[in-house]
Amino acid sequence: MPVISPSRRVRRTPFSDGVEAAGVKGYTVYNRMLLPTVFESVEADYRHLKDHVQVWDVACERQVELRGPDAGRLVQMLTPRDLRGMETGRCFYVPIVDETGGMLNDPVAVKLEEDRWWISIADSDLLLWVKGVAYGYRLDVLVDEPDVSPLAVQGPQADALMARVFGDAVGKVKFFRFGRFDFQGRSLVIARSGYSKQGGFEIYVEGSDIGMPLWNALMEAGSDLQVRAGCPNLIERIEGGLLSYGNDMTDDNTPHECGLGRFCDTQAAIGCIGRDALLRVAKEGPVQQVRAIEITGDPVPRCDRVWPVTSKGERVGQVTSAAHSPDFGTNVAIGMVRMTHWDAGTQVQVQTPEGPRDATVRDGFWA
Ligand code: THG
Repeated sequence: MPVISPSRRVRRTPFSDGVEAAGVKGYTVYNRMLLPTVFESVEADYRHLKDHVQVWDVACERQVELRGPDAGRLVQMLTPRDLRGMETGRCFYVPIVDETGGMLNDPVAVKLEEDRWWISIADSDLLLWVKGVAYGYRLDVLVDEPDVSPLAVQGPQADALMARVFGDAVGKVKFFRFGRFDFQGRSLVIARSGYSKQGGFEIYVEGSDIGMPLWNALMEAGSDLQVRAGCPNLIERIEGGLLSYGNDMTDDNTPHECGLGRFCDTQAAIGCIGRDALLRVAKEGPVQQVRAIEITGDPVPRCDRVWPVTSKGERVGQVTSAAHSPDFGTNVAIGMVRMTHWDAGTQVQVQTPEGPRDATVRDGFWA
């Protein structure tokens, strides 16, 4: 692969100096910002994530901040998930859809106050949509991207490491809730969440100036825990069924096709843009859906384009993420499969760039 040429358009993060000192070997671009993809190797990073603790620069999970009397009304316009029972201090994984019910993003919504929210976005320009909706409906709300950069601490030793920097109370934070904890006189939002199934936290670092001080504090406090710089791991997130917007789904897909129907209460989500469209598709049910797919044979090559899924030579779906899993001793994949072939155990072929492979549709992910 050629290198990514750095420029001002590809934004650095408050942690980039630390990431580079740690020897990052690969970057991708996410929300026009650098996102590390590999340090030692994807396989070595995977092993270390599952056994120890890592600090991840996920500043590219940019925040869309909503502030003002109409903030609550505006978030509910963006998602078919019912937010009425959501209390301050909670985080919700929320599908965001357009007027056709197509997925625009799959962020984590953070309710800071009744009238102040962060939407922690995946890789699409959601800020523009949200600003457009707020302006078009003349809502009394400010919409912008604050200087907030998530830093994730993930892995089985995450609680131990976090307690050393923020105190034991951080261990009491429950899944998808947050508390405020002090670092160098600044109160930071810390949630128990993150883009892995290994457990851990996300620190919403408010103010770029404390980025490197916090990075260094975590690295120093965790040296005997073997803490390392890490990043969202391709193998681990496929095993866990964590979807990647732009890879596993696009605006051509409804939340139901993405398997995100469990995060939709479309009937109750009064005011949601795309509600009528979603009520129609929810009634009929999707005709294709995200599935875990096991691909037989040698480790698959990098999946950087759609791989057709076929049966008897006919296209019945596509694989959009795939990797070899050391722990499961097979190739793990995420794909979109038509209704005729989505039942668990269905045998299909996957057309990889290196030729066809036999594969099996599964009833669930690996972890
Ligand atoms: N954390 C934060 N922001 C993010 C991500 C994150 N923005 C970008 C991207 N990741 C958004 N996508 C996801 C996808 C999955 C999850 C979170 C964000 C996730 N899912 C869990 C699961 O599927 O098991 C839990 C969902 C639930 O039960 O509510 O965590 O990671 N801040």
